[in-house]
Amino acid sequence: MEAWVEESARLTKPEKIVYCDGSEAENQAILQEMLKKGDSFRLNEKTYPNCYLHRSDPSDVARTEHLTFICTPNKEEVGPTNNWMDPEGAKFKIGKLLDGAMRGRTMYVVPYIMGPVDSPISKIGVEVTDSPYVVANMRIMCRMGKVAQDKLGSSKDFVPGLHSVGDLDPLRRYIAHFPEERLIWSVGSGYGGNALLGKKCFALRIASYMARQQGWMAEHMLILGLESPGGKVTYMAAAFPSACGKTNLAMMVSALESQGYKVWTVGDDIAWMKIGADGYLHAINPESGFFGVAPGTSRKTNPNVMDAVKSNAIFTNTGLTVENEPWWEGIGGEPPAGLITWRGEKWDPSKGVAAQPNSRYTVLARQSPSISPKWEAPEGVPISAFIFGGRRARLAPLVYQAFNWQHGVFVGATMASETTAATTGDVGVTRRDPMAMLPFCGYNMADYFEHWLEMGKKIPNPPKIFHVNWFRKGADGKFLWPGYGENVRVLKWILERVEGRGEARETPIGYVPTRTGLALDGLKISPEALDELFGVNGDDWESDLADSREFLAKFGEKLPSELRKEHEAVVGRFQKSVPA
Ligand code: GTP
Ligand code: SPV
Ligand code: MN
Repeated sequence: MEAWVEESARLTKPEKIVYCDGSEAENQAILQEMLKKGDSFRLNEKTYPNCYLHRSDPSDVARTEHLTFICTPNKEEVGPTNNWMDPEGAKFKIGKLLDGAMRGRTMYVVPYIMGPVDSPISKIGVEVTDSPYVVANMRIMCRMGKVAQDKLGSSKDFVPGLHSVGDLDPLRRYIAHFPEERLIWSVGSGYGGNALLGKKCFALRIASYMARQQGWMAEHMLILGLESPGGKVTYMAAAFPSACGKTNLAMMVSALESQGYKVWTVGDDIAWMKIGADGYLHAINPESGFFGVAPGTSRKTNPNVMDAVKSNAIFTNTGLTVENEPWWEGIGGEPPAGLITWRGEKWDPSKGVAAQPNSRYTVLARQSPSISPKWEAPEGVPISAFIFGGRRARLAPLVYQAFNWQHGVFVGATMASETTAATTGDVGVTRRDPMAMLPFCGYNMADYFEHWLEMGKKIPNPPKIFHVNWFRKGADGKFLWPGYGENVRVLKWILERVEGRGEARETPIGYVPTRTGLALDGLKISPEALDELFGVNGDDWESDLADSREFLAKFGEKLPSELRKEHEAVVGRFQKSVPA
């Protein structure tokens, strides 16, 4: 580790180097450094003890996919969905930006563990960074400092990540991955997935590359346990694209709690999974905190988050009230008098939103009342169901089940979602986002699909595969489904299907619950809304299937033939179901 730190220091030329031990004293010193920069503020000591608000540069508020690269000798290795640079060219170009980038600054060395300290599935990374904000966030998001240093010892088995905020100019911003060397270089951004290198860069892009080589899975999935009456807990993992509801599903307060259905949180964003001795796929959450979307979070939609973020939390780009409390759209109530926007201006209606739409909170996972007693189990939790989903105002029904693993892989590979504020660019544009991994797969997605198909053959008890859509809209443009805590009704049906129960009808896209199959007791929802939520419209699907055929064709000869066959099969089923 020291050798690599020295090499990084020779390139970036910091004024001093600080090895982080993860202690509370060190944390307080780092927070002071953060405050000194003038872009961070201490929040109300009474109502939000030890909480901070950080304002990022207005040009640096989301992941920048167009500036994210996978660097391999051969362009074909990254496939048609990734940005590519050759490793030598990338090192030359980005090396110039990193040369002297830390002059006059402190370089913090952050050793960290992704995963529970004693888990055989866990892995170690070392991030060097010139941002105290990054260090403060890493301390929440992963197990860092001495604990990681001790685990690593003198071993060279770690993923190095070099990060500098540079000058924050988007024209000089690169997030580069070198999967063969397991190396990450990031310059020019201080935001979330661009800068907290353990998260998307390591735990997804580099890890997905390693997982394929080594026969396991690294996925953009939440992990939850659904407790059913009698106390049995069934674990599920769900892949939804960024800002499409993973945190909220994993941390929900169940609307059916009085009936004995309760949700326990294991993870909210990433799952690392290996086949266990019992023949199930076992998942760990490599992270130790949540970096969650603030807007839309309220006492009503997600009381667990609201409780969790009351102390030791960092808020990024939210609004600020005169009471020195964080504020965002959807927190409940009208904008309070004297509200300050995420840019630090006095809010008035002409300013639009007070909180940046991708504003976030960073908080320790163990502060959530919903945290699962098994969340740090070294062997992980056995997964019985995979759930894919996204934002689709039309088309996709509330829930359906794939016929089998291979069909489920097809469902995941062709899933689509409307883009969100989590990534820089247009919002609300429908795009294909296979397994919610489009921006996170560290290699050619055709090979990734092949890996999924292969895993299906290797797992003795593979998870059953489902697709959900909380975001279908009616003609009035409003969501048809209440979502949040009510989503447990769908989880209950999924559990029943896993156990070989649960009423369903067969449709060309898979099994859809019958009207009596889904527990709707106590829910106010019109029969018309239900018709739409459960509808499988042949015309809509025909145009969607044309689009997914085109998407799959992008992979050319490399596309596994199974997926082409699944596509033909669903087209065939629609033709049969609609008499000419
Ligand atoms: P990343 O952290 O970007 O990976 O996002 P995520 O998938 O964890 O999304 P999150 O749960 O933070 O939700 C993103 C947005 O969707 C928030 O504004 C939520 O309020 C909203 N949302 C989540 N679940 C639901 C739901 O069931 N219905 C509706 N209508 N909105 C939801
Ligand atoms: C996402 O965008 O999927 C996130 C937030 O979870 S970030 O860490 O910025 O990638
Ligand atoms: Mn995410």
